[in-house]
Amino acid sequence: MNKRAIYLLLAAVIAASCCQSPQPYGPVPTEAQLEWQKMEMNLFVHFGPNTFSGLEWGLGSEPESLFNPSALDCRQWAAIAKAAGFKGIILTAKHHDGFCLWPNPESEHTVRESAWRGGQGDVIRELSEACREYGLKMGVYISPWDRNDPAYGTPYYNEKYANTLRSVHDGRYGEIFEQWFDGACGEGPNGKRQEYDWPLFHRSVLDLNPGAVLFSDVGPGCRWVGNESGMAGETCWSTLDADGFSPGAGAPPSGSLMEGNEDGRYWIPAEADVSIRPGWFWKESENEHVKSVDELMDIYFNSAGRNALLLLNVPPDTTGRIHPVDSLRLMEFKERLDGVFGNNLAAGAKVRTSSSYGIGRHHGRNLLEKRYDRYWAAARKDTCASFVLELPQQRRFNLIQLREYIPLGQRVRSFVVEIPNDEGGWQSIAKGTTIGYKRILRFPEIATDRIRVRITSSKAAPVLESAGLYLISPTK
Ligand code: FUL
Repeated sequence: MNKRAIYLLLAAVIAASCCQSPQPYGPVPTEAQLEWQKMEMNLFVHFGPNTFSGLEWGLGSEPESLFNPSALDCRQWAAIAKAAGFKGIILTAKHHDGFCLWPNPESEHTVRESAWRGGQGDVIRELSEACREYGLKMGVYISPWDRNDPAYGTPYYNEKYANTLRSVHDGRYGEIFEQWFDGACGEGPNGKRQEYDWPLFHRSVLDLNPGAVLFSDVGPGCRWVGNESGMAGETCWSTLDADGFSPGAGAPPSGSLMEGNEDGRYWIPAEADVSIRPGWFWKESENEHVKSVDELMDIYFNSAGRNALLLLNVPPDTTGRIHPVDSLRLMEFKERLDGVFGNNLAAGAKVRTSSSYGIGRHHGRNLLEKRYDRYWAAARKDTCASFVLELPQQRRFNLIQLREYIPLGQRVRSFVVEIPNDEGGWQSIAKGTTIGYKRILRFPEIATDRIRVRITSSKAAPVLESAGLYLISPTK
């Protein structure tokens, strides 16, 4: 081989290995699921006749005149959501009482029959405009259980419900990022239960709105986390074995929903819904029971910090505005989050890794890079990879945040966090299982200039998007 040929061959080898990236492992998110996961925190808005009756589950027989907010202001909801760091708002456009917050052509139990805005109002329309103005996404909860519709309990109801979905997802309200399917299936006005036609419901949304993420107990877009306290499992896989299960009574046990299934066949990440108040709907009597910032922080660590998306319910009052107690609490919550996560104490660290994939491209420095598509990938066989952060000086912290690069799948089963000990070795300060999109571990405050993260078990060589160290001060 002459010199020129050798150079060409070398150049080709280097080019090939530089462009090499690890292959995905197991199920991976769709583009819509990835964008959804990146939202991290959304606001849930329970609003409707129950706001005025004080019931949690309306009977369906409430007169339409009951719904009459005196100063409904979706721009206020959006402004608050935006200021508090939420990326989207999901509205209960129809709860179990069947009342529709938009003039649903399939129903005679809607805002059109109410006195609000002279029967010309449309809450979905107002919210969609407010969300657009504030750069938020909008989602809808449309309950299949309907205690008002006379057709409920007959096959005809499934058709009506499918058309109801179409009347919202056909583009007239712009983009709708998530459809929330509640699994509840109680009795209708005639005492009958409905056999839901889930495939029909899914098609009705996806045919018109293919980018929508469908929520239910078992997905297919995202899954219920198995409880209403905003608590994902300490181990939380975004993969689930949904075959053979259905929403509601046919759902997997709560523990499986909290943890997912390690070798689950489908990518169905967890969404953790919880209310800022004891109930889902606003009640005067609960104004004193709005969750504290400490409680909200715990919820954040147990949901967003455990690979789930947090859906926090903040219900407007009878005026149609979010009550000052709740909005103030949200601002305090945001202030606390910013105070903690606005200062990554790993900044400026040198990163040493046990290995990296290919030549140069997926190196450890990417762990401290802000861009999402820059990640550290360990060499193919290095399933127990580790990295060390050498900090510029000794720093104090009590939180570590790790993120896997989930477009390549969720891989890590367990890891330990270590600091140097007096004998020149390492001592463990915290242990975790899954990581997924985001994992935050809390531990007693330490001061160190070096920290090591060692993946102790992984389905394939780990691929981590970022690492961060933070300090949360105890509250008095
Ligand atoms: C449940 C419903 O029955 C509650 O009223 C609430 O809407 C909650 C988010 O989902 O299944």
